[in-house]
Amino acid sequence: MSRLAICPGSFDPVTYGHLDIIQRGAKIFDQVIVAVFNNQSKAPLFTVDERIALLKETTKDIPNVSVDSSNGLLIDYARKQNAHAILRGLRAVSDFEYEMQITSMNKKLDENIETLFMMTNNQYSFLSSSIVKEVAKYKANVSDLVPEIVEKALKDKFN
Ligand code: COD
Repeated sequence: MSRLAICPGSFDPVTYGHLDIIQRGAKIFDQVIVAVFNNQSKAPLFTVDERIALLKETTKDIPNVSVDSSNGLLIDYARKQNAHAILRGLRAVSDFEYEMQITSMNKKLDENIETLFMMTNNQYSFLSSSIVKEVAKYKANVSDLVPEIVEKALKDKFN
């Protein structure tokens, strides 16, 4: 049976931390759908279409990864896709409480869909889209944190 994981997030914009989780997930699952959602507690800089375009470009060399979006509940989307798992990344302990909350709610809504966590690669443990946006806004160099195409998109936004 083909194993499908949904890798959900805001991806506003995609960073090397996200890409690390996506690449590693693609080695474990037969198929990974990277799904762009709006996180109610975050005001996005990029539109959903812009985020999708950046994700498509930066994952184009991974054949079993596709990119999609949804504006409903994550668990409904996962069920509709017949997903086996939701794949999330974990950085510092500070991520843990929030992840526990959404994981237990998702489990309550559908007990058949597991959420799996991958520990961040050490080199990206303090990397987040918010930090990238903050430094890019002040024209600092973000080339170690995001692919070139994302760096350019950030420059365009802040110019
Ligand atoms: N290293 C490793 N992993 C990372 C890194 C890094 N440096 N940076 C981010 N990640 C991981 C995150 O842990 C996450 O797993 C994924 O990458 C995406 O990160 P973000 O920050 O883009 O995504 P979030 O956390 O804003 O996504 C939240 C959702 C949009 C998934 C959530 O709000 C959601 O499910 N929304 C839909 C409505 C819903 O179902 N809500 C939940 C009801 S319980």
